[in-house]
Amino acid sequence: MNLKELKCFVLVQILFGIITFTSCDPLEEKPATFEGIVINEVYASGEDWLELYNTLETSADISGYFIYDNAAAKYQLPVGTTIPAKGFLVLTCNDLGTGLNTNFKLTSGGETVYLENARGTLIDRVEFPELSAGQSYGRYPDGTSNFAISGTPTKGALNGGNQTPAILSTIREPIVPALNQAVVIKATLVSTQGLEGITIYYRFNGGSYTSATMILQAGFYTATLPAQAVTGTMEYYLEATGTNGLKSYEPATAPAKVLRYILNTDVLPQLVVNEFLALNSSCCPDNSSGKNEFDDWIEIYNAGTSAVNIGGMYVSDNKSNPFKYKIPDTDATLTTIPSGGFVIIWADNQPEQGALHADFALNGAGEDVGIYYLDGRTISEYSFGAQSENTSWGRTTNGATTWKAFSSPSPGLSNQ
Ligand SMILES: [Ca+2]
Ligand SMILES: [Ca+2]
Ligand SMILES: [Ca+2]
Ligand SMILES: [Ca+2]
Repeated sequence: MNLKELKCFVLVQILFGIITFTSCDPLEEKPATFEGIVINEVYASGEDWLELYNTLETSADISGYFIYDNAAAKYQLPVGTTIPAKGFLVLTCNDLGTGLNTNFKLTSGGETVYLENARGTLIDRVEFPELSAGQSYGRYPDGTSNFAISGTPTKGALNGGNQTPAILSTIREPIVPALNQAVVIKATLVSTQGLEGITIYYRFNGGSYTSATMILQAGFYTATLPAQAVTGTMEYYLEATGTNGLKSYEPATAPAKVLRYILNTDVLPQLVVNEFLALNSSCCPDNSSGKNEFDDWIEIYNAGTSAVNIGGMYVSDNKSNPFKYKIPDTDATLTTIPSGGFVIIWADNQPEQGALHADFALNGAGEDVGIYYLDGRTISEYSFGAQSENTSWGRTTNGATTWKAFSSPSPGLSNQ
């Protein structure tokens, strides 16, 4: 069941008057049924492990339970696996797929892990954030629904009081700031238990960082970065401090890695999204892997009078997120489009295949497609409806304002 179907399913339930606590938010999945066994702590930055906790007063037999991060490859726990009352069981996540070694590893960038009982009922799900070296993510107190990051993992033991408040996400308003414009940064936390405060650090065009306390406003920890009158780069990161003195960061590895935006006043290049194919099953294969892959593609046309290197610019399938895929600026010969020329960007979700392979695919049911400048400003974007298989949608002639379907697509060539 895809997310849209899930949303409809929930709505139907409400229509028939069945009481449900499931959210209609299409990003949420079906709820887990609590049976007393939970994923209590997650360690994903090195020798990965998962700690299960038995919240019950009696020993639990979890033979045949399923643990997984990918529903297509669930790992089943061996017969005879038990957890004592109020006790722990550690699963090593090392790809081995035998005994208490799962058939998967965890990603330190954050992901979701699932636990099902032997009948296949989902009994717990934990979505953990990006973790830096030495950090774990767990329940505080043990077995409860309150989560935090810890700088002191407690593998197979009580999580104790070592938690640090964890920042779940940040929002920037506006996402593409302009000169002389103040910028609001809003943070949400995994939980506010044991929180001393949130501090933002920022600097413009290098130098030392300035700090400011973020204020809780309408559910967000909020700070305003001052407007800048000149072009350049604003860098910033957030620090959450617990009442126990422990700290966590967003990004997790700050200040080695920080968030940033660019203030830029360049005249935008005359590039256009000229043609694309969102449902490819037999047209124009991508053979960059040595095999014929029938992938989605986006044709960019340079309508200007000089060559343009698109390295460092972005393509996206979502107008509200122009920063979705940054085109690498490592190979100008690959990413430079001559005047009147074209480049094909494969929307194949295979960025490992090269600079011109975006980390998303186009939805044949319709969505957005766009190219954005170094600072995120819109160069050319287009919203499309449902597409037909192997039929591209493109401008009637190169760079024209009118669009039509092409039963003979022309990737890298003039539209006619
Ligand atoms: Ca623990
Ligand atoms: Ca597609
Ligand atoms: Ca490909
Ligand atoms: Ca074309």
